Amino acid sequence: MSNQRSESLFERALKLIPGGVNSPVRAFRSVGGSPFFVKAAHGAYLTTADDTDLIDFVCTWGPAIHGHNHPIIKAAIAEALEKGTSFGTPNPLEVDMAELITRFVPSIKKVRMCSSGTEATMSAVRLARGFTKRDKIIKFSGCYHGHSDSLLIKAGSGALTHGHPDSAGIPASFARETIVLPYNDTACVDQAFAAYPDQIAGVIVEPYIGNVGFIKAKPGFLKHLSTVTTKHGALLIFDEVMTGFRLAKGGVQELEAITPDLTTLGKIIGGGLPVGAFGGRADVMDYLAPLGPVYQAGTLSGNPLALSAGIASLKLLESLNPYGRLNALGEQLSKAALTAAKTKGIALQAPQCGSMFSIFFSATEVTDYATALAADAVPYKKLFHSCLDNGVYLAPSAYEAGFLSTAHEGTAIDKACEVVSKAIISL
Ligand code: KE4
Repeated sequence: MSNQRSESLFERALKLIPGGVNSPVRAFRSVGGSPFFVKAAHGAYLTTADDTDLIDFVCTWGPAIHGHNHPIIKAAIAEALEKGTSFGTPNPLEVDMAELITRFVPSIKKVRMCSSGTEATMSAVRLARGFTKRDKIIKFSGCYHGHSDSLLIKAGSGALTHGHPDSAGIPASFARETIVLPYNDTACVDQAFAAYPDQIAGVIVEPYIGNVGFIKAKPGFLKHLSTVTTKHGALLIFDEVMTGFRLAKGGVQELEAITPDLTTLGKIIGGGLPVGAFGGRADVMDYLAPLGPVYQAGTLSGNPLALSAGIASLKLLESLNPYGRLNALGEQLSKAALTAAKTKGIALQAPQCGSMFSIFFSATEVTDYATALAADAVPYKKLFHSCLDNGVYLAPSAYEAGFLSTAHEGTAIDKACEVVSKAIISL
């Protein structure tokens, strides 16, 4: 592996990789500066190509709930590696994973593995359309469900609207089938179902949003989605790619006691390797090929090497049950930010649940996309770089969630709270 520094690696990358990155958020475009390259990661720390160690609050965007390179996950991968990397046939780990997922998430009676969260949500939407024989999908502005055409759409305003593509390359005819509504607004949901009777196949939602900063559902919002979808014969899809296994063993649906029809999963179930999954009601899942008319497939779906890491990660969660500890870490960081902001006299929100959090520079509570965008991104940029200069890596965007792991306990969280506090006070 190259021992070049980040700057020269980025110069080389820019020549051959669009924007020098394989995923846009890594490019630091919204916080400024050039991204650092990472050559190793252990526990709560990243080691950059410039030989600096950073306390990591991105956790590879969610998977690293046990910290990076956990010895038990590493050993599981090594054991699987001895037997080969991919078979293209059913393998025993697929059954083990299916049994784990259905045990953790009782609403999932049957599950299909794939290789990313995007595949999971794209497939769940197709399944909802095939099962209901309807075309329209409701999503919420600010929710990100991966980059499939039907879901890379968001409204420009809070009213009920036809989707406007959020990316070039998506035909208007596709966008028209996606209805985008404001999160936490039950009236708009009712309006949509009244405006499109018997046309809405499903409602897909991040039950707690992690992709416009961290935003929790208002009391009753998710229950309303469940009631209204049942009433109108549409399917409720919880996109728990980020929150699944992270905020509770059974995800947000466990915290909120909601039973969605379908759930999409990813990140943690790969233990750091590429895995996605979607599952739910057996009668719906049985519409999938080879049983039913909805086609979905994948060369590396159920890959034994990836599943070995994911199974080890889930079994660690089951044995450790770390959710109380993770919440305490999240509270410690959130309180440190709020206390520093109060000392400095600046308006700051630090929403947190378990090991997810974010920092908004806003005088008002952030409850949806509009209020998140109204928060001031300038001080966030300053906070980001001040923390980075002092060894703490926050999400490189004001509109992403932060993540903690069990490896943050002790010196890492204490140091990070000190750095974040000082950075806020120095704003
Ligand atoms: P992937 O295709 O990136 O595995 O998953 C897409 C996805 C689906 N649903 C939710 C709720 C998600 O958060 C994601 C992916 N999350 C982003 C972080 N905002 C991944 C990071 C990136 O795009 O580089």
